[in-house]
Amino acid sequence: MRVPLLKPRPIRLSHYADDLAAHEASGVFSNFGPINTAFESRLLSDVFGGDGACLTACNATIALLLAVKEAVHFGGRRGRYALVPSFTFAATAHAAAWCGLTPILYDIEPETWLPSREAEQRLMERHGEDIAVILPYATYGNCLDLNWYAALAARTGVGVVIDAAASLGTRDAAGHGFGHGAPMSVVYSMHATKTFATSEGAVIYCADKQRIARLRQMANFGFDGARAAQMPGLNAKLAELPALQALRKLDEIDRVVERRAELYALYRARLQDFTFQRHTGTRAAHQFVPTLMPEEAGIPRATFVQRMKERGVDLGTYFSPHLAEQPYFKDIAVVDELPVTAAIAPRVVALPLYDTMEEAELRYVCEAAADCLR
Ligand code: T4K
Repeated sequence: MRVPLLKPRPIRLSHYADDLAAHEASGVFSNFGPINTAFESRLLSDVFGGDGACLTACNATIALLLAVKEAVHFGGRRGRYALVPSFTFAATAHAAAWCGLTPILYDIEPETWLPSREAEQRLMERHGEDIAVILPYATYGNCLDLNWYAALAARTGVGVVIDAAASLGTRDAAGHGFGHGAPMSVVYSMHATKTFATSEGAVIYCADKQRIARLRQMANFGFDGARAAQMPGLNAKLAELPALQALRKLDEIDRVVERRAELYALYRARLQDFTFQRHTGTRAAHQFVPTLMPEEAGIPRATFVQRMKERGVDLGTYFSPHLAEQPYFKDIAVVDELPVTAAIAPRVVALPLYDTMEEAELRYVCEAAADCLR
């Protein structure tokens, strides 16, 4: 049997011939056209209870960059540092670096794998005004406590941008779409490999409509109505075609997330020797199944991954190497103490997950895992 890590399943545009024909006939292909507008407004009501506003973007890396720039520029912070967890994807720290900030890489919590609050507090006390922005990652779609960050921002004036790349479809402890009510920018990816799969795309949500209006202007070169740049800008717009994929994805996203949650629960029940993340919300939009190999596994992770591959099962190792281990970030970043990251990262393996996964495939993965550890 062959089990890939992921099988991206954006909606098939070929099944939406009428929508495609209408799109082509409209003559509008980008620059916040009617499909983008329809998607933003439906996403706002379906996921965020109609509070605040949403903005689409071409991908989450650019959206993060835009949101960091907005937070720093309009927050009036002069600091040179950005707090970024080391246990995340490169995009989080790249966004800070493109804004001219030096990432300070910090640790995560041992069970939720969310960014460490103790480290955030300690680093804020140590560096104060020198920290321009904090970029916590909602690890693998787990829920961050947004009130903590809102209070930190209110108390210190620091900018906060939430990297929620994997969280579209996640529900928080109160059952709301993760991010609902956030006073800061929350950035979600709609990359093909995410649960909310399109091709390339992203969304920024904020409860503050004015912030989204500013970001929209920044995403369109910072232009006002007379095409005069009024603020830092770039082109971060989502084209109409991927917006159509996003609009139609909304029709099925709940079913997709629920099915993935069922599969995740089956893995958890079958792989008792592996360690799973403690979830803080009521539903996570699982992109894959991150687990920690048993501590007493007795074989290096690379051997395990190779043995699984020989049995036809592809595994991932997100996020290992973690950022402080990657040459570019080693060069440009400041590294804080990372005891939890250092303990977790070498054991992490991402198990296969996709919408159409059969339970027989999942059983095969679990049996292969047990054999390969022997
Ligand atoms: N912040 C965080 C925390 C993130 O995790 C990410 C992205 C971002 C920010 C930035 O979001 P975007 O700018 O991408 O919107 C993949 C995704 O490309 C990336 O979006 C994602 N995180 C990351 C966790 O995973 P790679 O380098 O691992 O992709 P790749 O090409 O190895 O693909 C992964 C698997 O999916 C492979 O087994 C192949 C398969 N695949 C992939 C694509 C694109 C397919 O079967 N078909 C496909 O079309 O980054």
